[in-house]
Amino acid sequence: MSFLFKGKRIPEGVDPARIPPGQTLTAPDRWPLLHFGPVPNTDIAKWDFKVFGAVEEELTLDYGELRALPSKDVIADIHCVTGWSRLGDKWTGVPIRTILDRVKPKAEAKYVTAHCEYGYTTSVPISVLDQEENLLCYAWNGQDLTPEHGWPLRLFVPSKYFWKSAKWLRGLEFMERNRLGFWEQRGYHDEADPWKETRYW
Ligand SMILES: Nc1nc2c(c(=O)[nH]1)N[C@H]1C(S)=C(S)[C@@H](COP(=O)(O)O)O[C@H]1N2
Ligand SMILES: [Mo]
Repeated sequence: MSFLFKGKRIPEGVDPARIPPGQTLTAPDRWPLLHFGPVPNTDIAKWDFKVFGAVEEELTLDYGELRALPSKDVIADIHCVTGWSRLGDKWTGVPIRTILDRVKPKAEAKYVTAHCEYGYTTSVPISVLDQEENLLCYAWNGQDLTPEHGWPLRLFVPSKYFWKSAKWLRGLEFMERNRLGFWEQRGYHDEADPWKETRYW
């Protein structure tokens, strides 16, 4: 069942106020894939995740150490800049705030760059990263992420368009000044706010 709201067809039970302007819901069983370049072939025995830059305590975790940290489930909506959204999936991983507590960003740290396989990057202000729904995410709706969707690890920052939720994450770099990421250098708006529709500049 569905109904029409401001010209959009909305599934029964969905609050239209949860769908940002210009976005359309995917079919419930469909989660699109979107990335630049190939899917990495990860050797998990050699994989690690590093936090570095303007922090008091740099941190390196192997995959076992990452999965041993307390995890959290977050029910959240995602919005891709190309126009699709999914509502209410369950995302699981290590809360970003756990990592912030461990590494203790220095006072001068104002931005964070996510570093991924093949050099994909994206950045956010620390104030955007330091929210309770943000995760180092490794599972979705109760299953480990598939390699296509970012396993072993992706950043999860659902308040921003989904390109900021970087797949195949290998590190977080804390910085005094911002550095534009991969898509941000190619015309995507750095603010990436689905509610303000800051998509491109
Ligand atoms: N490493 C990496 N992460 C990435 C991308 C990418 O090209 N490389 N694309 C981004 C974009 S544009 C989107 S919409 C989401 C898509 O995630 P999904 O394929 O799991 O839906 O991943 C984001 N993370
Ligand atoms: Mo995207």
